[in-house]
Amino acid sequence: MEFFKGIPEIRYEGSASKNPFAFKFYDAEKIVLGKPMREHLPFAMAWWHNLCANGVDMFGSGTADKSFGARPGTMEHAKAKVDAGFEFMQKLGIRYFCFHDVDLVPEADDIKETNRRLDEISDYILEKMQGTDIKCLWGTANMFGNPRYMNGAGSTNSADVYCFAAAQIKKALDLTVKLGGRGYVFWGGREGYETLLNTDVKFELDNIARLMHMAVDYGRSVGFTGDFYIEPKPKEPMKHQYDFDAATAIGFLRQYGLDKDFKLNIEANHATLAGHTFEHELRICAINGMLGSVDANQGDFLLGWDTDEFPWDVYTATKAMYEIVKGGGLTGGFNFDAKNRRPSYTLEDMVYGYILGMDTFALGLLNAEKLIEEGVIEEFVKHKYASFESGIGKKIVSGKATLKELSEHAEKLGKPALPGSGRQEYLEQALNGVLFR
Ligand code: XLS
Ligand code: CA
Ligand code: CA
Repeated sequence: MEFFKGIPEIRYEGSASKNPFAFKFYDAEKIVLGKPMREHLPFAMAWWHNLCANGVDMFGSGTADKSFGARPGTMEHAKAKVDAGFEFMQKLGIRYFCFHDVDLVPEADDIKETNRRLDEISDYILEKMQGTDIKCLWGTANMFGNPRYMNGAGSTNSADVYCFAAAQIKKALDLTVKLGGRGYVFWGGREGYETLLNTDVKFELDNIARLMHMAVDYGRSVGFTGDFYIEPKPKEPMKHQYDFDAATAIGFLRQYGLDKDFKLNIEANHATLAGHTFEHELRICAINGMLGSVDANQGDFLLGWDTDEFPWDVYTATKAMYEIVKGGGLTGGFNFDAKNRRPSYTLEDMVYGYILGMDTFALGLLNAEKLIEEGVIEEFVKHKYASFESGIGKKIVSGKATLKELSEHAEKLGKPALPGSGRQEYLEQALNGVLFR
């Protein structure tokens, strides 16, 4: 059965094309910085937004029909979603998908039955994968939706609930391995608090780390060789979430000795919710050897919540791709954790969303290539710190200088020259030059 009727395979037609069902910039085989675009940009479909979310919000019910011809809540529907998802990925040339356990099947009352359903659906997905080059990018367990997680999963006050979280992680890891996943994500949706009045922060953090250690041990024992990822987010659903931003998550991983097995999954919309830019979060990962994967979306600066929009901001995509390429690339890929706006409820809109997102990141990559080749930014930054290449600066960098010696240097000078212009406007002009040439 064809679900996306009338929608052809989406191909690259170039920027002059007016065909809405064509890529204008994403040219999978085009060589950029020494390798094909598709290798720089392993795009993934998010099972939850694309195949499950129907536009329901706090004020109204769903607008989009995601039944795919079957009755929601049944295994028949779960399979129809697999069929629709594979047709979608094949039509768009997307080679990866990401999933939560409960995106794949309806959760049963008893976890043994849920796991049986997961076995059945993963067999079906494996079958569908045969003869295609589609694989799992990363898997995860939804440890925030069910009421049992109201006080957290790894951070819960209930040891029994903690065991359910462990059971879900174990199963999701099995599925990730079975489906060839490159990574496994921990997004700490309810790992946080509403008020310190009822919270033992230290105990909760210790317990989250214990659960992650158990996950690593189990994952490695069943042949999971990929990276574990923490996906930082500062708030929503909780007022305060422990994995606030990249720096906080990296500190946590190091404190608990998890940094060898974990990297980060950076979501653009979460970065801005944390009061950072997307590129800031990527830079923090890159300089700490923690560049893992990306959730490619964008938020809205007028709204203080997680809107998960398809990315169209080419400035941001350019700066992000510059960070990623210069940081040595991702071990994961680009998961479109993005959903159509509520009034964009048709099947065509799903396709437009992905074309938009893929073209935006392709533009980002092409622009990053130009920025790197022109070298204006790199050269400026190198020059900016040139005073540390000789004399007292060199001694500071060597680690051999003492505070006394530096103080003597300062006294000898009496007053230093100004440090040199930061040239922000000049660099922004150079960036515009690249974007609009
Ligand atoms: C929610 C998160 C979530 C994670 C996976 O805000 O983005 O979807 O990516 O659990
Ligand atoms: Ca996400
Ligand atoms: Ca999000």
